[in-house]
Amino acid sequence: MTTTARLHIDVHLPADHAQRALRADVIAGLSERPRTLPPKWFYDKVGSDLFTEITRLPEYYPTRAEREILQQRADAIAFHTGAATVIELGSGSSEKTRLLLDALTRNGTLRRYVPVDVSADALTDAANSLFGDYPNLTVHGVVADFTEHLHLLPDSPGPRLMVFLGGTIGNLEPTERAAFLRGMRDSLRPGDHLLLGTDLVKSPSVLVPAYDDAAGVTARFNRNVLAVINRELDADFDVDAFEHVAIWDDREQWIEMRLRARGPQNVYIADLDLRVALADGEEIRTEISAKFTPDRVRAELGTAGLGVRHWWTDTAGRFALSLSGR
Ligand code: SAH
Ligand code: AVI
Repeated sequence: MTTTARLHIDVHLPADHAQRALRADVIAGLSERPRTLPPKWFYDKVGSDLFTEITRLPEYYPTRAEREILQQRADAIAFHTGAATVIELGSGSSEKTRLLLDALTRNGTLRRYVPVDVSADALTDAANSLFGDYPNLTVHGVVADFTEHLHLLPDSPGPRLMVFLGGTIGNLEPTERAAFLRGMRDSLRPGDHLLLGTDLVKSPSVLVPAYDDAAGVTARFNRNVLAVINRELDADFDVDAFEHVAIWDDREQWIEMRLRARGPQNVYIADLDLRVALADGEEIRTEISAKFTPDRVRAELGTAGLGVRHWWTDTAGRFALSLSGR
């Protein structure tokens, strides 16, 4: 643990955890058909910075839409929850979270902020900057995988508000998502709340450009996963030989990001002694980003044992925040 008086950072991942998990994911994902890689490996320092760039793109509306809701509703959220602790999963830069921290400070209840992220770089930068700006707040950052390590979160004063913003819930596969919602519910005590950000189903003419922007930032973000594998597992992907693909799958109601081989690619992953031969045009699925109807959000939360108490959208109805409890 790294500690100063009000700033703690716990690393719950053993030094070799990321390496071991990445190896297992690459072996499993590149051996199956269709080939897949999990999106959590996008977020090294370069990938986290590219994501921040994405959030500022004209086509990428989710961050702006969610910020608009928080600007309008943060005081109501503070009033309804009276939270002493905010636990945020996949906190990234924690930028929008400041709106909640400000409202809970005005509310006079906030004592602790627990950001949780798999990216030590993003977490450390965010925790350090919050530490300076909120003199009465204890910041207890946790480097962990939220799909595996919810039970390792530090005990914190209640009532607690767990927040999962940005629509990151949509990046989990449906079965993983159901287990994860249940896990979040199980880690709440009576009087605690969950604030969940979900992107809503809308026209593919809006959705697809959000994941295939004119400036090519999302393409660089997508390809970055290959650079991560090259560096971490001593592989030789020709990163620029892969085309960025974003499609709307109407049946599944999700955006799928893929990397498509331009010409046959013979890749050697030295640390795994694994050879991968990709045919011309063959694709690797790198992310799903599910979009929801209001009914589906309520149904999935209900199945996990969570009842929606408040539901807010931005004025254009693109994105929703739900506040639920057990
Ligand atoms: N919540 C922020 C950041 C979203 S980007 C926002 O709304 O803008 C998604 C964040 O989740 C990244 O910082 C990434 O590192 C983190 N993340 C992705 N998968 C994760 C996992 N399995 N465990 C912990 N953090 C994860
Ligand atoms: C973090 N997550 C919610 C983003 C999304 O919209 O699914 C990741 C992203 N992928 C491409 N652009 C942004």
